[in-house]
Amino acid sequence: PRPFSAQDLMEAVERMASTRRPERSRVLVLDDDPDAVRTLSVALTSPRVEVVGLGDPFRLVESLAEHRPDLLLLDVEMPGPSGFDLCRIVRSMPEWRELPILFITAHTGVEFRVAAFQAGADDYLSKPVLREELRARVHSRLERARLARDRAERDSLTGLLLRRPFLESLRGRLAEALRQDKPLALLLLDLDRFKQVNDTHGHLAGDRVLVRLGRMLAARFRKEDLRCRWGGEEFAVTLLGETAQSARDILSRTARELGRIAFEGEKGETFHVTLSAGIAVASQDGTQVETLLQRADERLYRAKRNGRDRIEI
Ligand code: GH3
Ligand code: MG
Ligand code: MG
Ligand code: MG
Ligand code: MG
Repeated sequence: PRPFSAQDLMEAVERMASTRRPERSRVLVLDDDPDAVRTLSVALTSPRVEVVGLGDPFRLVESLAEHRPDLLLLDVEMPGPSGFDLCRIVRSMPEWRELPILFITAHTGVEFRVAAFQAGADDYLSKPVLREELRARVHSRLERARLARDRAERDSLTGLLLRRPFLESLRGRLAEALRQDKPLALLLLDLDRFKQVNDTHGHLAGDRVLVRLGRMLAARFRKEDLRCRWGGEEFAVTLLGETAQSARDILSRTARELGRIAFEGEKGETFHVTLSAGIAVASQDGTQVETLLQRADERLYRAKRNGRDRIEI
């Protein structure tokens, strides 16, 4: 049997890392009865699910912004706005239009269930709620929502973020980095002479290079770092807390590893690839996403002009 090489192991680790479950999902529970909040929290909290409890309906909108939940559990009867009113309000906010919303209430009448769905609910449970059923319903909604989000936000070949969701997240990360007074490095990567790689070794071999680099990028760095298929054979990465020099060191390790991989072409031949990159760092190179992209792109262009297989800062 073929020995399991170090490279096979690396690949297996990268595969696992790129398909590993994302961080815990967050469920926001709004109920004016603290006992209900507690019971639901205990029922739902698990290694996969984190629960944030809220007793004040007037704080829902602010709580959505603060905790960014993946699912909302709503009570119906509360002092002030009803759960149905709140559901309508949440649905009117573009950002939360697709948030899964489940009602839990003592009301069992059909008119309540109808009103809940008319207000935009995804599901409705009447008390007493069986813990196992609650968990199953919540998990199923969370999983559906995650798959839908992934499909909308991720490139199907590499599994990395598409440009638009990347840019949306980047704005938030940049604001947060500036607020914490930490540097945020933006890296633009472009495979060298990739048209020639395709022409010489076949488009499928080219695709395998993209998949492999995508996996390497997914497996490295920290959870909060963003990785994006910027387009074609170009990728974008953010590294929080890194200077231009340290970001370059980190990326050059990945580039060296990529360069060592013997890819197989369409006629069974092997070939190697290199990449060029440009790095810009907030705040020294700018405090706007557009400025940073422009600086990184200028440096990427310079890396190409200076002979490729290099990273410019
Ligand atoms: P440079 O070193 O200047 O970047 O040269 P290059 O050939 O990489 O640059 P160019 O932008 O001219 O060509 C990019 C190539 O990347 C052309 C296109 O065929 C290839 N490419 C883009 N997307 C994909 C893809 O999804 N799969 C494959 N196999 N190739 C792709
Ligand atoms: Mg209640
Ligand atoms: Mg109540
Ligand atoms: Mg290019
Ligand atoms: Mg290229």
